[in-house]
Amino acid sequence: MAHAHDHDYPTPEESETRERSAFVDRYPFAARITRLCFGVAFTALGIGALFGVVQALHRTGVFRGLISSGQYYSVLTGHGVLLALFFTIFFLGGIFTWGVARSLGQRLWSPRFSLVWFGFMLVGALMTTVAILGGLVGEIPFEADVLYTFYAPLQAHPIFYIGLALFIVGTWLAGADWFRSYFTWRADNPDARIPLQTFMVLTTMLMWYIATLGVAVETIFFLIPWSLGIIGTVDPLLTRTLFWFFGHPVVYFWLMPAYFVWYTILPKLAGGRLFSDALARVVFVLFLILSTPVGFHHQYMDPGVPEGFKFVAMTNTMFLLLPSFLTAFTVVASIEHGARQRGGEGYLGWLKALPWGRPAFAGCALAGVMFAAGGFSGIINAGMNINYLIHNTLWVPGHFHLTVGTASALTFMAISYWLYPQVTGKRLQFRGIAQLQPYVWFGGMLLMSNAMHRAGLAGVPRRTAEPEYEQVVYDGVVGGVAEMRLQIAIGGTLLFLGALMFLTVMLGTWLAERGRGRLGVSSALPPALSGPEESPRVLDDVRLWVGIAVVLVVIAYGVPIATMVGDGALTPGAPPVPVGALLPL
Ligand code: HAS
Repeated sequence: MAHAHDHDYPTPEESETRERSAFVDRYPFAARITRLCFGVAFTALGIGALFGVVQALHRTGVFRGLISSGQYYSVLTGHGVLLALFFTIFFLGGIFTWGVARSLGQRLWSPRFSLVWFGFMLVGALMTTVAILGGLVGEIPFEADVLYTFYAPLQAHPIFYIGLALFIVGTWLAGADWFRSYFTWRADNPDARIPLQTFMVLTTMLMWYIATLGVAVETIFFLIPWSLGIIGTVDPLLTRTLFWFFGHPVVYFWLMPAYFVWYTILPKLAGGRLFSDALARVVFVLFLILSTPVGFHHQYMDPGVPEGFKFVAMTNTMFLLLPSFLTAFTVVASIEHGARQRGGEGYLGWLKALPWGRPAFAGCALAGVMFAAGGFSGIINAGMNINYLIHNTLWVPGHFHLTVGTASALTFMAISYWLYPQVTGKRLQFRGIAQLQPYVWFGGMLLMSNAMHRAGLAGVPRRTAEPEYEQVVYDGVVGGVAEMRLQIAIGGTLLFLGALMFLTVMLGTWLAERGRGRLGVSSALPPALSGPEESPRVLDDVRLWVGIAVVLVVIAYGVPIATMVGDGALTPGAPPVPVGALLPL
């Protein structure tokens, strides 16, 4: 791992002293947008986490005093929407704004425009949240118990869908803002390589523009007119297909900001440098190309989708593992490099040299460790035949609490310990709580997600308020369902505690006085061991990659969607299911 030019690059300590002024002083408006986005993200985290523990205790039957089984579905919808959509995507808005300003070394293109996109996202999120809360408060005429996947035939109040549409328009405008900033930079730097963090932001947003086409068509042409009573019925298969066209790539919209952190910041926190700039670019290009033409792997059980196209989706999904395997290699190599710079030795002994007491590092590293397990349960989901065993069981929430609930969420919390001081100019408060918090999250998730996976194998369904599976134990499943439920309840409670600890640290930091002098954290990042000069220029040719991505999407979706339309998906069909009813599992 040693490198000939090791002595040429600044150590993390050196780069910190070289950077005299804090990010907040150099880019005050970008810092403000990041703070605003983080503020909304953390509020969504607080409410979503509360909903999480309430529904976990209810469905496990441990404590059922707070909500009725009817309200369980409103709480579950709120938990999913607030955490998976609003916490994650507002956080993305904040960290990408920081990354674009930092890596381009310039102010935002237009402060007013940044406030416009933030406003769209905020108003949209508020409308959607109000609709969901209506399901909890009887007198309010709103309801949106449609779960965070919100496809037909469950129907929500129109403000739920209109809010989501505004929120997504906000994300599109945010992307336009980052692209504009990039074009301004490009005019002054015609021959330079796109800085790595900006490259990651641009490829992520291009992936997002392609992916959100599905949900935009679903919402604007079907769900909104249907919920307003303008059209009487919608075709469940076509609208579900449009949903999953978006529903898989959205998971990479949650993951790619975590990878952004693992590639560009984590190596520095470990005391070293990114192993390879080129590999990082390859990974983001692969996500751009492959994230969308895989959505049918969520619909293996749906009749009406030709088997051959399910197989195409499965094949593409297996290719889509590649960027994560590359990440496992590159990020671990970078961390190992850092550990060896700190004096670590041996095959595994270097692990001890890592800064496990530094909360930003520990949280990101533990998130990565858990993602290895979550990724492997994803591989099982993706196998067409084995998916039939776990689909719609508690296994699936087990999978996604390791992925979005840890790889993304724990990384976002951990990196906030490092980033929030930079955008506020304040020192991190309650360091002791921050140091403990990633371990509490890790422990809680270990209990909860392991038990969820096992319960899923025992046949316990997901999305049900009734814990009536006491007796179901199959051959090969060790332990009883009651024991698994208890572990889920204990794990869920620890996770709630972890979220509270994080929010305490953030709130304390937000309320603290702005410090004088240097903060002790800087946004400077050391260059990669193998830098952009060794990375092929074609990787920056985003037009080429978008072209390939579009071709793959047409191959995966063209014929199935044309067949659905040909089969009468656009002509009136079955009557809508009344609000509040649940899809039979
Ligand atoms: Fe998934 C269902 C397949 C990744 C989220 N997934 C879901 C749902 C969610 C979700 C929310 O094929 C439920 C949707 C619903 O409500 O119905 N998923 C996959 C596959 C991957 C995958 C193949 N999923 C994710 C990620 C998510 C996410 C990422 C959120 C962020 N998933 C499926 C399928 C279903 C599904 C089916 C449908 C199931 C059904 O039937 O309903 C892959 O992308 C995973 C690849 C990952 C790896 C791991 C690599 C390891 C790494 C760790 C490096 C270590 C470090 C630590 C950095 C191969 C990168 C170093 C530390 C040191 C100390 C050294």
